[in-house]
Amino acid sequence: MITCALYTEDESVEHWQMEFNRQFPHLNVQNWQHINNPEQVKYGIVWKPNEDFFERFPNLTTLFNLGAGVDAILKNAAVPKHIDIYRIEDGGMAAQMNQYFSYFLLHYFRDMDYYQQQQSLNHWQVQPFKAASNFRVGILGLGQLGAKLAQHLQCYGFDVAGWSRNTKHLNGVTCYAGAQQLEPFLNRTDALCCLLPLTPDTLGILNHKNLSKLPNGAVVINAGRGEHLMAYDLIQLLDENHLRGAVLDVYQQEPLPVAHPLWQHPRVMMTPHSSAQSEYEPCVKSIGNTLQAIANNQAPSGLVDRSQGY
Ligand code: NDP
Ligand code: OXD
Repeated sequence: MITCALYTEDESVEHWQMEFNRQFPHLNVQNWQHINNPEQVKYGIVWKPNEDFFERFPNLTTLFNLGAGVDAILKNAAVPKHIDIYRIEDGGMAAQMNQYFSYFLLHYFRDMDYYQQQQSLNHWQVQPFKAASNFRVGILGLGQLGAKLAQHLQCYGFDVAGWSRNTKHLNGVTCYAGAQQLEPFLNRTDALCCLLPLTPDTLGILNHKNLSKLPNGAVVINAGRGEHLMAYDLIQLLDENHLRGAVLDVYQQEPLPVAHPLWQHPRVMMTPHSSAQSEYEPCVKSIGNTLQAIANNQAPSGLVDRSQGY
């Protein structure tokens, strides 16, 4: 029987374990602290594991990250360099991201920020009609989450574009790729949605220089990682009225310190890293199937390319 050591930061360990037992009863998925023969364990199923985990399991060959982003694991010096890391691809998060971005994009497209302000002033005024086809959405990152979002947003009739590292061909989506096409992509984007992984190339990408390239009155929605955004650059561009508003789900420090000016900014809406959560059923299914494929000497998808950082 294959034994997997399970590590999560919170009380979800039991839920994960129950779901593994339900779907893959032939796998022995155990809380990492309750395993008696740690030197025999090759597989770890983890979310933000600490150093003790790697000390306890010296013979790991493979880690399954219980989330989409692997930035935390890749910067953890305790993770041995020879270990294969697989990440969750979708895992129920694409549908949640579609909901999250739709909600906030419609908020701006239908001028709810202006109407909220008007209500606070007892002011009755209908904002001018805008055609959805003139609302230019731009998605940074066209991977598991970004590509599905790009397809989904077409149901509203928005003009959707996306930016990735390699050139993509997605129906109904204007695709830009590579550093050279970032500027034209930003120039045409009224609502910038960030779903990039955090890597050395994307760190700080939402900075003054790039955000200034968005048209006047653009909005920014970041659900990638906090380190993509230079928060003080954003605040400056909001205060200068270059940007209309921002929605943030992720922060350089989480929870965001109470004194941070983002909390009180009138044109920033914030959520606590809650835009999409790994769902037990699809994540367990995907990890179990990946394990099976590895055992059968196949090459399953989801393997992290350490040289690219995602
Ligand atoms: P993927 O790896 O599937 O997609 C990443 C996309 O980013 C790809 O299209 C990739 O391009 C593109 N990309 C990477 N580096 C660059 C670059 N230097 N220039 C241009 N494009 C680049 O990731 P997912 O879609 O699964 O997830 C994306 C991120 O979303 C996660 O890494 C995580 O940070 C964040 N996330 C946040 C959550 C939250 O709750 N806030 C929940 C889940 C994820 P290419 O296709 O060409 O390789
Ligand atoms: C993830 C996340 O990367 O929850 O899955 O942020």
